[in-house]
Order: sequence, then structure tokens, then C-alpha cells
Amino acid sequence: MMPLLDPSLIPVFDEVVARNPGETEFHQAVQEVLESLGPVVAKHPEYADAEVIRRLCEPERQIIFRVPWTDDAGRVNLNRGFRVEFNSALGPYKGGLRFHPSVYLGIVKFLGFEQIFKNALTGLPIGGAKGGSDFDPKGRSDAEVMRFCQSFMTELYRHLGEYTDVPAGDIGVGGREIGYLFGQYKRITNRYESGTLTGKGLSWGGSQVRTEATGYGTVFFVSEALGAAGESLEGRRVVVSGSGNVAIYAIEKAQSLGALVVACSDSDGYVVDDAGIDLDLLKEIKNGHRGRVSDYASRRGGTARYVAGGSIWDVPGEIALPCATQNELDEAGAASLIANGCRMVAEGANMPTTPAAIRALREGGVAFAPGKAVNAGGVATSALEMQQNASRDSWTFEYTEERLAEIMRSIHDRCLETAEEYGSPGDYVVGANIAGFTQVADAMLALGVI
Ligand code: NDP
Ligand code: 2IT
Repeated sequence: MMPLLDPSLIPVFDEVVARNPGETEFHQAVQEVLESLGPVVAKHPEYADAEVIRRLCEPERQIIFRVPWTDDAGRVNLNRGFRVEFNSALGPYKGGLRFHPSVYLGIVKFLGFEQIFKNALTGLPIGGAKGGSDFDPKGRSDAEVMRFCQSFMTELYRHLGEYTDVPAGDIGVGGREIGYLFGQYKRITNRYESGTLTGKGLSWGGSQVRTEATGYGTVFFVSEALGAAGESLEGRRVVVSGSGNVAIYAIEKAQSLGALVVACSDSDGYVVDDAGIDLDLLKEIKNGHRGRVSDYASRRGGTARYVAGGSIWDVPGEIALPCATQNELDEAGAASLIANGCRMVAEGANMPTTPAAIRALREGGVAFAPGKAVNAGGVATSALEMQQNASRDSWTFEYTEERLAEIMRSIHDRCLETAEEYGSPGDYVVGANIAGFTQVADAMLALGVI
């Protein structure tokens, strides 16, 4: 990764900061992409002539709305809902919804911006968007979550549609929430438009493998990267942060390929299990009762040790997969990983590694693969879900997983080929940013000034 912005891009970045004050995560995501684009603007003056980069940094539409709902005690609660429809040059807006108390416009914009390039990398016809709310589902009953989702959709539905904008899940939004959201969409519109939301249940229009897709895809990417160096996951010690959807299925696929996954975490602490994480137990605790990894440690006994607070990056592993949230792996974490012999970091989450940590990892000789390539299997399988919905078909698990594996292989190879073409061989960050950018930018040029 180049440390500095090309001089022609400095005013573009300054404009983003001035137009979006205080939205630090969005600034970080934009800077990361712009840092890769120096060789592109040098080779392709047509992008600057048409102000493609400036236009890309400004969302096409930003929707902010009130979400009132009643809790089980009859009190009225108030949250804020967001949908940032960032770019539709390649297809309908596509990206997840996040329900977490930390959500504000800057988080939604950073995620929506990343989504543009990620979705382009899949090679499938989907634009970029993200949405969510500062609603905190923790400790809420099913009935409360349902009423919240119904209120959220009562406003959002008018902006959605299979050819317009197609949300899915992200942090705090899984199968349960997609069910309530789809139910309300169906009720309001009186139309069974399956293709309007992805991540649906298998009996009502969902796709096989969508639940597993982000975690599986992350591990497929890692396998490709190791394979390029003549290595494999067999026998590798792996550390996975988080214990939600992405983490669980990353652990599952890594284990099935022979890796030893020794740690996972949640926002309270982490667990180390030298015998390897017992995934059935973890799933039971997380999926069944929305429990904590501390419960895992106490129920597993013997081989497992729980550490409250602290940093999971202190656990030695050859491969680290941050699968929880943004900026969870900082410079100190990177230093620990390097000191303990880590060889590769691949981002299952969106922007989990801080810029300083990325720099430290690279200087420490650790291979680094960015989220917009590594975790693209989730949205890619969402696009496969849309494809099945459009043709009123449903594919087998095996066929869908093979499509996912193929897509991850192609993303991996495209990153390497593009990095090579633009003078940074082996650099997945440069490769992912330039390959995603040029595809969207060329479409924007073709579509004119809109
Ligand atoms: P889940 O809600 O299923 O799980 C999130 C996990 O991360 C939980 O273990 C949670 O712990 C932990 N976590 C969340 N926020 C924080 C925080 N602020 N500090 C520490 N830990 C935290 O979400 P997903 O697994 O779906 O998403 C994880 C990441 O992957 C996110 O970055 C998301 O954007 C990204 N992603 C998700 C995709 C998907 O298909 N779901 C696709 C591509 C990327 P706790 O329970 O304590 O909150
Ligand atoms: O960050 C992501 O790619 C997602 N949360 C999945 C988006 C999707 O539309 O499946």
C-alpha cells in the first residue's frame, strides 16, 4: 500500500472530510481506497476529467428516518434508521442492515462505500448500499425486536424493491430480523417480492449457503492465498475474533479444512481452547440462547480458558481472522500477532484493522487481505439468492457452495492480477481497490454525468 495520496487526490479527500464532518470511519474508508488509486489516475485521466472519484465519494441518496416502537412494558422508544444508497452504476443498491447502538451516519457511509467495491469484485450485477439503526437488540424480547423491525420497515419499504434496493443482514441482523422485516414489507405492499431482501429462511425464498457464506467465503479466500504459496490450512493454528454469523462459519470451514481454531471472542472477552473450539457447543450457546463466550468456557471446562476484556490478538496463531467489527485490530494487536509468529491476517469483518495496524503487519512481513475481497462471499451469495428468486428456483447446497467457491477464487485471482498490472505484485489491498474501482468507474463513465 502506498503511504501517501497522489497529489491530484488530496483535494478530493479534503472535500470528503469537509462535506462529512466528524464521520471518521467514513474518512478512513475513503482514504484507504484513494491511497491505492495513484497509478490509476496516472494511467486514466478520463476518470478525473469526468470527476468520477468525486462523484463516487458522494452517496446517490441518504435516507434518515424516525423509528418509534413500544417495548414490552408499554413504553415508547425512539431510534434512528438509516439507508445510504451509495452507488447504482452496476446494479440495484445492495448491502446489509446493522442494528447496533454504535450506528450513526458515519458508520453507515463507511460500510456503504466499501460495499460498492466489494460488490463490483463479485462480478455480479449489484450496486452498493448499507443501512441500519442505533437500536440495540441485546436483552430485547422477540416481540420487541419484531415491533422494532415492523416500524423500521414501515418507513424503509418505499425505498426498496428487487430492481431498486435490496437489503440483507449485518451485525445484529440475522434470520429472525430478516423474517420480521420481510413480513412487514409483504404486508404493506401486498406483494410477495422475494427478491427485495436476502438472507431469507430456506422455506420462504432464501438460498442455501447464504447463512454460511461470509465465513465460508473468508476461508475459501485464505485457502486460495495459501495455495498460491504452495501451502494449505491443514494443521494451521487459527485465531478468529467475534462469535457471530461470520466468525462461526469461518470456524466451521477452517476446521473442515483441517485447521485448529484455538480462540474466538465477543465484546466482553475472549476464550482460548487449545483442544480446538467445540463448534457444536459454541453454536448452541450463541444461536440457541444468544449467550456469551464466557458461557462457552464454563460449559466446556478443562481445555478452555476465558479472559475478560483483554485482546484476543495476544493468542498465538499463524492465521488471524478478525470477524467482529471495525477497528478491532489496532497497532498493539498487530505487534502481538507479529511477536507470536502470525503469517497472515484476512479480514472477515468490514475494516477491522486500523491503518496503523495494517502498516505494522506489512512491515512485519505478515500477508494481509482486506475485507472487501475476503468477506465478499456473503453479498455474492445474496446475489445468487436474488438470481434464484428471479427465476423462482432453488439450488442445492452443493451447487450453491461450488458457485461461492468459484466466485472467491475469481476475486482472489483478480486481486493478484490487478496488483501485478499496476506495479504492486502480491498486494491484495491495491488489487482489490483498483479492480473494484475500475469496474465501477468504467460503468459510471458509460452512464454519463448522473
Ligand atoms: P453478528 O451480529 O452475527 O456478530 C457480531 C460479533 O462481533 C459478535 O460476536 C459481537 O459480540 C462482536 N462485536 C460486534 N460489535 C463489537 C464491538 N463493538 N466490539 C467487540 N465485539 C463486537 O455480526 P456478523 O457476524 O454478521 O458481522 C461481523 C462482521 O462481519 C461485521 O464487521 C460485518 O459488517 C461483517 N460482515 C458481515 C456479513 C454478513 O453476511 N453477516 C458480510 C460481510 C461482512 P457481542 O455479541 O458481544 O456484541
Ligand atoms: O457487509 C456485507 O457485505 C454484508 N453485510 C452482506 C450484504 C448483503 O447484501 O448480503
